[in-house]
Amino acid sequence: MPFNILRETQQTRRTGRKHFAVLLDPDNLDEASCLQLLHLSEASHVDFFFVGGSLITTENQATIVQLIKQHSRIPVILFPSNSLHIDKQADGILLLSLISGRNPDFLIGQHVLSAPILKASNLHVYPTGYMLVDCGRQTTASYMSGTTPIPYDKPTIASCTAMAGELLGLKYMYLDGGSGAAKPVSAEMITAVCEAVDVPVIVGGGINTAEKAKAALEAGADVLVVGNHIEKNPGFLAEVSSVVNSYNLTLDVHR
Ligand code: 1GP
Repeated sequence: MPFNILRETQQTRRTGRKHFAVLLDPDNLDEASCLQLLHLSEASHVDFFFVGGSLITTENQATIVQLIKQHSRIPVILFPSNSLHIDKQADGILLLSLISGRNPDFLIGQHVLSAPILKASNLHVYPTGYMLVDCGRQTTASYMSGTTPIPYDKPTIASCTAMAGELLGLKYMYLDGGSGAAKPVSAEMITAVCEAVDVPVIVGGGINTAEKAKAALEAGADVLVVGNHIEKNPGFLAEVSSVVNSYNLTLDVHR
């Protein structure tokens, strides 16, 4: 039975314990660079791999998932841009509903195409409210989905969107500034969303310093996602891991 991240993070939402996910974009990795990141992830503490990207132009994804399964025990969660990127070798999939946008294809259309494949698979399915936030420049995700992201300085729009997603039954919220965002989602917006909903809140996009990682955790993020900066500078993986571990250790001390 694959590891169930849903149960795990729902419990930790109550205790305040944080998780760290490394995003692996199949287009940006070859076998050697993937193995290096797997090695570093095993040596540090990484809770999950998210595998995917907003525009996949290669056929590397299956190889990357296979490599992870061969060389690591860290769970692999697909982070797909559309229904074509389902891979039954993974442990689970974020079934993303792009609730910051108004494009029916990413609110229900892709889900209809994916449903029979997912029902016939052993993948854990994690229904996730995906919210793109305008973090300074247009991202591949907003362009490819044909949606307008939530304005950077409008935390209330984000919190109302998250509330609506939770009321509709979504089990996670994902606040994303987009890969390589010029700046991360603001602490104000993260806090507003975390206060608005009881489900775990995943935060990613543009986290490229230990300070930004810490700020997102302190604002309330339950799961931190880092991709781009780890690809450029693999040593950053251990830095983020240590920020998350130190945060969790502080919780233990105060318990
Ligand atoms: C993007 O949230 C992820 O969808 C991660 O962003 O690549 O900027 O770390 P980065």
